[in-house]
Amino acid sequence: MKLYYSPFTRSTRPRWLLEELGVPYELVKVDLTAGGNETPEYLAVNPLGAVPSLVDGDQVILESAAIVMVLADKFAEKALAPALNTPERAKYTQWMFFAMSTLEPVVVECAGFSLAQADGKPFHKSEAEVKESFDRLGSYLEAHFAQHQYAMGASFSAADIPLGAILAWARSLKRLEGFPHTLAYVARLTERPAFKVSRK
Ligand SMILES: N[C@@H](CCC(=O)N[C@@H](CS)C(=O)NCC(=O)O)C(=O)O
Repeated sequence: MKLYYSPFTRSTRPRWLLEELGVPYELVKVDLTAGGNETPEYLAVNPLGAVPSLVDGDQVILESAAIVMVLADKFAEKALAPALNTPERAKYTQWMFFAMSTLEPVVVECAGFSLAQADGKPFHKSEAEVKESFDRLGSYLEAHFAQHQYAMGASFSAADIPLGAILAWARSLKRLEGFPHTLAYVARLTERPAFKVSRK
């Protein structure tokens, strides 16, 4: 398996999972700052010119959370994904979609707001509006993490990877200050050796 990767991007998510699984893989660094994602060679792998991409045999898989899900199922014996057609699997799928399609766009907006502020540029929403959008999700997560250590309850699973990576981003944007249980969850995740390797 070959993972096309660039540090500080969404490609840290499948790398984190691969490190948790402890399976062999080849890391191919794509230098986004030098246009490494727009070369004809890379566009032949990923026509969207984005990272991550996973090449497994003759199959190419795109989308960070999809790669995480596919690999967690491929190495089912590592028990990072619940079995298909179980109530746990339904919740696991919900967390994956929540992270990618509900939480991530709001965190992207928070990042856009912070960037505009730093550059002294206008933004299409006020701080109060951005905070309201994030806090609605933050309160939902806080209620969960007041009761549970991980997305799936008592133990770590692949569902914690997209969710945890996005929340680590929110933490860096100072959006988790009022959510101590969620902050503790992010701290638990970012202390994991596999997370630390994924950031290198
Ligand atoms: N939804 C995709 C998004 C992939 C994506 O946008 N990757 C960014 C890095 S985080 C990228 O490669 N951008 C290309 C660029 O910066 O030119 C995923 O989760 O994999």
